[in-house]
Amino acid sequence: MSKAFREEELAKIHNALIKEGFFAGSWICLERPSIEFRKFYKDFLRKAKFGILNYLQKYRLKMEPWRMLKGASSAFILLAPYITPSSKALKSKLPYKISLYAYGKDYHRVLKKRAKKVLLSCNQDHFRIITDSTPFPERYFARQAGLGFIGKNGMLIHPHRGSYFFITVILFQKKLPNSYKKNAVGKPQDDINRYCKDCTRCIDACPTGALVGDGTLDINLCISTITIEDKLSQLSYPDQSKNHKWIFGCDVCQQVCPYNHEPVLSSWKEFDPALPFEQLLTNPTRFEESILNGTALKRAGLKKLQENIQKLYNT
Ligand code: B12
Repeated sequence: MSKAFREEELAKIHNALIKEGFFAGSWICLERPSIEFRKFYKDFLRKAKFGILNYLQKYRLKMEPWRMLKGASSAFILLAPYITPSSKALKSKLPYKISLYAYGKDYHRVLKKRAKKVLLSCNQDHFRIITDSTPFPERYFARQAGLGFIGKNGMLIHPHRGSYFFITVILFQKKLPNSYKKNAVGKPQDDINRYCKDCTRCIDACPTGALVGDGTLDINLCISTITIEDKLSQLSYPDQSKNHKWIFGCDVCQQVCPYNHEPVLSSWKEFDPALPFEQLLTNPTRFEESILNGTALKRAGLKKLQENIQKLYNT
């Protein structure tokens, strides 16, 4: 097996993945994240109130990418849009709000299946595809790869296509030519000064006041944590929280972001609504847990969704 990629091979993989429906991608030589990032993350962990969840401690980001794939030396980082015309249309008809990334089939499987098919067709046989299910610092490397900037809401934002996308990372053992080495590109505060400037729409709109303003958030206040990750329902909405109807994740900090004025759409059928949402939300007790199998909502489970609906009436 060749130890280094040939330029034509890199272009072939890149083009084939974009043709598949990922909207942007970039190659990067893997290195340990900068000292500045490691310090930032340590600080974030120190300040975060893990409380009952212990969530971030459990999935603590790993600073050695090669622990994800032995001998990993390079990565291709991709952005995959998830809003489809059908999910966008359904959104306004539902009695409760579900984050736009969660209408379709389980995105982990969809993204991996699609990327794997393309890689095999490009004769690649040694790689690892990861997306949101390992402690790989995805936003850090995506930013480092030049795919976007970090906004006040903490999202990786593509300057022309916004932030409604998943990050997918493909790790390879093969080396990249030196010209692909990317030097550290400043820090989120520089992005915020340059791209967000005085805008505070996300901070003002967050229903629970979770956004700090420097790209970090109080994870115990984020509706995404409360509605999905807090399995034992031990967290509660703060008293001053604004009325909201989110029962799975939350998109408010993305909805109000000016960079999302025209979200990039996906043509993948797997991201179209995969459940009878209207019936499910108006009468959840009529359904069995198995209805969520293979969908993004499975992460919360039916019982949690019912509790979330209930919780909205008690706040
Ligand atoms: C834990 C987690 C959560 C937690 C905590 C999120 C948080 N902001 O910390 C909760 C459950 C709250 C959550 C919510 C959401 N999440 Co989430 N989550 C993750 C996960 C698994 C780990 C993230 C983590 O460790 N966060 C800790 C903080 C400190 O790090 P970070 O998120 O990587 O981002 C910071 C650093 O990278 C830093 N940084 C970047 N470059 C540099 C450089 C330097 C020098 C320095 C100092 C710092 C720095 O800036 C970022 C902002 O602070 C990742 C997948 C992964 N393995 O990375 C997905 C991920 C971040 N989530 C994602 C999504 C889509 C969401 C939601 C939009 C889902 C929803 N609609 O409800 C919300 C958004 C909330 C928000 N505004 O951030 C996407 C984000 C895509 C994007 N465009 O940015 C990811 C990447 C999953 C994926 N593969 O697509 N999530």
